[in-house]
Amino acid sequence: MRKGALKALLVAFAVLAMASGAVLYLTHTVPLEEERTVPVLTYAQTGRFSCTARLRPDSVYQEATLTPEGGLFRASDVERVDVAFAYSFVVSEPANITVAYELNTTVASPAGWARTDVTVPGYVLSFDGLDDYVVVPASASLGPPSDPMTLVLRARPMRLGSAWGGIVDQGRSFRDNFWVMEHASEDKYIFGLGDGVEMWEQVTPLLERGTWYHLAFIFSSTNVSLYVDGVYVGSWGHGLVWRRSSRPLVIGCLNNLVGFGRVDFDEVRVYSRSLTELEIANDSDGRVVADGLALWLRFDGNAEDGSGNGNYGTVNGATWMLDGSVHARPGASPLVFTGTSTRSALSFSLDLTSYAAFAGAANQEMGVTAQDHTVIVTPQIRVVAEVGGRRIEESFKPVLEFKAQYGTEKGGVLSVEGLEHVSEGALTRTEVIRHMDVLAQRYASYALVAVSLFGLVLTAFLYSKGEAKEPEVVAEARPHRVAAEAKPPEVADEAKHLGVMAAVKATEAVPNVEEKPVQEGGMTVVGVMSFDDLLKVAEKLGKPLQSEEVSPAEREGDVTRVFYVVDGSVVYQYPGWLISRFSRETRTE
Ligand SMILES: [Ca+2]
Ligand SMILES: [Ca+2]
Repeated sequence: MRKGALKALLVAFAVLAMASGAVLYLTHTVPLEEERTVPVLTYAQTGRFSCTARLRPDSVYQEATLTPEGGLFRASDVERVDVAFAYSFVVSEPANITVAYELNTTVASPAGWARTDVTVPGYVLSFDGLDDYVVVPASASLGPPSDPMTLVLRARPMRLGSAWGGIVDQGRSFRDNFWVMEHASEDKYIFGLGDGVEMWEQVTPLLERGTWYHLAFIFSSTNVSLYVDGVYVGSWGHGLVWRRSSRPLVIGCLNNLVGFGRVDFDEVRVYSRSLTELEIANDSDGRVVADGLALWLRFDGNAEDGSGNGNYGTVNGATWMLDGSVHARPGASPLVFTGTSTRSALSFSLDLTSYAAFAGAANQEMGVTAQDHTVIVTPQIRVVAEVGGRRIEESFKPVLEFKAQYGTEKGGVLSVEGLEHVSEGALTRTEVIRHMDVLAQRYASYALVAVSLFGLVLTAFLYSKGEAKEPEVVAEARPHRVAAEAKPPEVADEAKHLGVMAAVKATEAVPNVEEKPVQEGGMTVVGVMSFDDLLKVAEKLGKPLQSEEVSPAEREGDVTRVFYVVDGSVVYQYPGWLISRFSRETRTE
């Protein structure tokens, strides 16, 4: 009954031990620690191209411009393409952000040739038409204006809905000096000079919105002249008494801070003389005329005066922009922003007609015939953002591709690809995650294993104790009678020399006795040669065969059984045999 219960318990603990071992194994298949990448900062760059194709006046299209929504132009109708690229950088933490641009333009042919032009776009100043303006204080070099004088500037009229928008004005409610302005609703541009009472005006040729123009105005006491893109447009006599005075020069609105114009400006210059037609043409090609310069606002990131006259302007709200049509001058500073986002814009014009002409010339030069070529535009925007000791350095390269194909069914076509670009990134750090739930599971499984093993060992011990055999009876401490038929085992060799020398009591009845009996404690001990002989002695004398275990002093731990027969004072003895060695102590406990 008790043993049966123990056995059941033993089996139960064994099963539990195996199960808990399996759980232990499973908890170790799940990692305790894990490396995880944690974002510290995230940022995104977005770039969008937009472009407008300027069409030849004699093109088959009704419109003067086309946008690439259809993705296809008739190449032969496109005069040039104005491209605008809007870039924004957004970061998750406030940062000091520096943005620098480079513009790569590549003309490439499947015939194997390519040409890349790299330019660093220059800055222009953009006015929002609401409240942006630049003012240059009155100075000896600026006022009163010379007679004649020349005003040269690059302007891109964008126009909002306001009726009158100032462009450049040094007048005083149209009474003094000169002014240039736009009229939004009537689509006309007006320039004039003051005669002290009224304004004098002249309508200019229509200027297209969103297009850069090089404009040159010559004011004199007799007439005003206009040049657009270095080309003489006209000259108008006015017959007024030109009143000239020393007044501040305002850009972006009229002198009394009304009539804000939505215009982008670059390279505003005032000359204290009349520039020649050739000088104006050269100037429109970028060859700046230095002679007679009174004011030179380069707008390369600041409104400093490049003329050397110290006529520094003050920028009020206007925005710096990059323009690929305007090359950066040395020393121009990069765009710098503070905050979580930046916006900047790059605009440039592509003369696709000249690229086509170059492709034709290159094909002829290399002796190849190619039916197409591509114009690939790649602004490279380098951004450095510093956030609390961390630094993001990114190079963003959106690609805009114009593919010109000739000899198609529609004639030459021009397709545009790559208007949208997005790039996202993050600054990360690595952290070690410790799974406490896994740790708890492991501890639980350790406890379970420990309990089941303890139970297993305990029940196994108790069970084995119940099963334990009685110790083997090999010897007894007290002398006892030995059955006559008892047959001893073979005597071990080592036991033979333990034999006690027996004394001989001369008797014929004893067949084999030692020759020299020994006297021991008043008794005569006769050694018998064999166990059979001792049995014969016992039979002859009618005495019992006795035995005793002895431990010889010289062999500590050894136990020898000695057989003997006592006959009065004579002891017949067989030395016996070794029955135990070194094991008695445990046996007798
Ligand atoms: Ca503003
Ligand atoms: Ca500039």
